[in-house]
Amino acid sequence: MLKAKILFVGPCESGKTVLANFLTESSDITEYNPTQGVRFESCWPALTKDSHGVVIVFNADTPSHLKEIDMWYSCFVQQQLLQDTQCLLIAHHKPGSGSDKGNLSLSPPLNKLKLVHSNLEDDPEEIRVEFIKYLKSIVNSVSESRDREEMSIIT
Ligand SMILES: Nc1nc2c(ncn2[C@@H]2O[C@H](COP(=O)(O)OP(=O)(O)O)[C@@H](O)[C@H]2O)c(=O)[nH]1
Ligand SMILES: [Mg+2]
Repeated sequence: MLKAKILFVGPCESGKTVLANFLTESSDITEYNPTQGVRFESCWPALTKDSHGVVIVFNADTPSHLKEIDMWYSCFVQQQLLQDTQCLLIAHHKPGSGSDKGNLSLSPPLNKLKLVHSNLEDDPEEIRVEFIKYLKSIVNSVSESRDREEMSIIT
C-alpha cells in the first residue's frame, strides 16, 4: 500500500476545502485530514514534513491571489526542496466568477508549473481528470524513490 501526502495550500477562501472534498470523493483517496488555516511560519515545518505534493489553489480573478501564490510556491515547494513536477496550480473559478481562462500570465518560475482551471459548475470532469493524472504522477514518483531506497540498501 503506497501512501502519498499531498497538501492543499493557497489564499483564504480560494476554494481549497470545496475542491479537496470534491476531489477526494471522486478519486481513490482514502484518507483526508482537513487542516484548519494555520498561522504562518511556525506551524509549517510540521505540516509540510514528508509531503510528496503541493496543490496551490487560487482565484485567477482576484489580483491579490496572483501576488500571494509566489509566496506559497516559495515556502511550500522551493523551501521544501520539492520538484516543480510535484506542484499543481489550480485556478479555481467559483460560481458566478466567470470562466475566463485567458490572459492568466504568471511570471517565472510559476509559469513553468502545471496549471489547470477548475469550474465545478460548468465542467467538474476537467479538474477531476487532471487531478487524477497529477495523483498518478506523484504516486509513481513515490514508488520510484522507494525502489531506489530499497536498491541502495541491497547494494
Ligand atoms: N457553490 C460553490 N461554492 C464555492 C465553490 N468554491 C468555493 N466556494 C465557496 O467559497 C467559499 C470559500 O471556499 P472554501 O473551499 O471554504 O475556501 P478555502 O478557505 O480555500 O478552504 C465557501 O463559502 C464555498 O462554499 C464552488 O466551486 N462552488
Ligand atoms: Mg478551507
